[in-house]
Amino acid sequence: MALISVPANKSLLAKALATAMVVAGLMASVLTGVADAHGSTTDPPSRNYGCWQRWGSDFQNPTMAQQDPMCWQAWQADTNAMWNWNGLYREGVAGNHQGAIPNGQLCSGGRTGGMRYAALDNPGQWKAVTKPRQFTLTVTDQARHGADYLRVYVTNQGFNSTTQSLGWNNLQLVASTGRYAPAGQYQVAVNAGSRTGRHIVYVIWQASHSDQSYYFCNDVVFQ
Ligand SMILES: [Cu+2]
Repeated sequence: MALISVPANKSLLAKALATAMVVAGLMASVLTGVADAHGSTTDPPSRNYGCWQRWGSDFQNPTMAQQDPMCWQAWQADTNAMWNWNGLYREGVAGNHQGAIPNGQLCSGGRTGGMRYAALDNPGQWKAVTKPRQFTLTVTDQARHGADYLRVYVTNQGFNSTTQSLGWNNLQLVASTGRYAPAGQYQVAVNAGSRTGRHIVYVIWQASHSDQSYYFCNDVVFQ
């Protein structure tokens, strides 16, 4: 907030403070509502996008603790992880994703932005969407950044995302794309081979407007 010059009397000071608070409030609502929105996987939904979709209008409802416990713990940890579902990125990684992101922190992009997204790394009963083993994955790009590439990984058969934290060695690269011109959505065909049951689909979206890399954990159950 800009510094306020100290007015000569108290009522002027109160007026200036009130104005400053209104302006700050407007700025905050603009930032959360529109942001310079970035993006996320939306099908299957990333962890925080899914929590925002299901509970964004009802995030204080205590029944979430039973119905959707991993979303509950995420909302309790930091609501901004959901309000900023489109902001899970790092800058200046220069393609060295494994160097930038330690094992156990893949779903928070290496705890990008401090602890904001850290709850997304916690193993547990994240809501998962059912998918056939061959499916089309969609990244939604609200900012029309474009993509240098998308990389899609799937957890190895036997990995248990409800009890194990995710590391690079738990993943197999199953799709790697070329460039996408700026658009609202990018799609990639994913083949999960012979996998069955619950898995994490892990996605890297390398945006094209600058060195900005996005990281998404998406929970699925393969039929
Ligand atoms: Cu962006």
